[in-house]
Amino acid sequence: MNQENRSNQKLEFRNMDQDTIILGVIGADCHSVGNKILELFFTAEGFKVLNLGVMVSQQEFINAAIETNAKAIFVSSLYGHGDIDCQGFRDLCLEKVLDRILLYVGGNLVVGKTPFEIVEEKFKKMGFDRVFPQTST
Ligand code: B12
Repeated sequence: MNQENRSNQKLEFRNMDQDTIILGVIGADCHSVGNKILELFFTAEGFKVLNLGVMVSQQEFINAAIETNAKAIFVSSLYGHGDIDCQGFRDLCLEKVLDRILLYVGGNLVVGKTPFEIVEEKFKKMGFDRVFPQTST
């Protein structure tokens, strides 16, 4: 399924108690505090959460999503190499027939102080459905 077809679909959460979210910090990134907070928040909100923790590969995210029939993958990246670690993520999802999965990414996604609009555009072009800035400084 190509990008255009995907964006025409209604991708949204419906049954919180049935929808599984995969969480994790991608690549060689070991920042764990935000990841734990996201787990606590989404669990308290009633979602089923599978938290893969830190230093998670694209393949590990995808395997977990397939095993749990997850609705969304929430990728975190804090150490500045998110744009490298996330490259090809959407393509790999499509290759593994995860064609309806929501991909969200957040954190401190690139090195330095690039305006968020530029970062957002970059990750959207990479196939992420939503991009979130770091909320703590
Ligand atoms: C604590 C810390 C560390 C600790 C981590 C300990 C641990 N167990 O987590 C240690 C000392 C190990 C560390 C190491 C490094 N760090 Co550090 N670290 C920090 C620091 C001070 C705080 C991070 C934190 O815990 N924040 C609190 C949590 C609650 O916030 P958060 O992580 O941002 O997560 C929230 C949001 O971003 C958002 N969010 C995150 N992901 C997602 C995903 C989605 C889908 C959504 C919706 C929301 C969302 O929700 C979260 C919860 O509110 C930050 C500076 C800062 N102010 O952020 C630097 C910082 C992240 N580190 C940085 C760097 C460079 C490094 C190192 C590379 C340093 C080095 N040269 O070795 C290494 C990397 C090691 C590695 N392999 O990952 C830089 C990154 C710079 C960049 N991106 O351009 C920062 C920003 C410091 C700086 N100003 O330079 N670090």
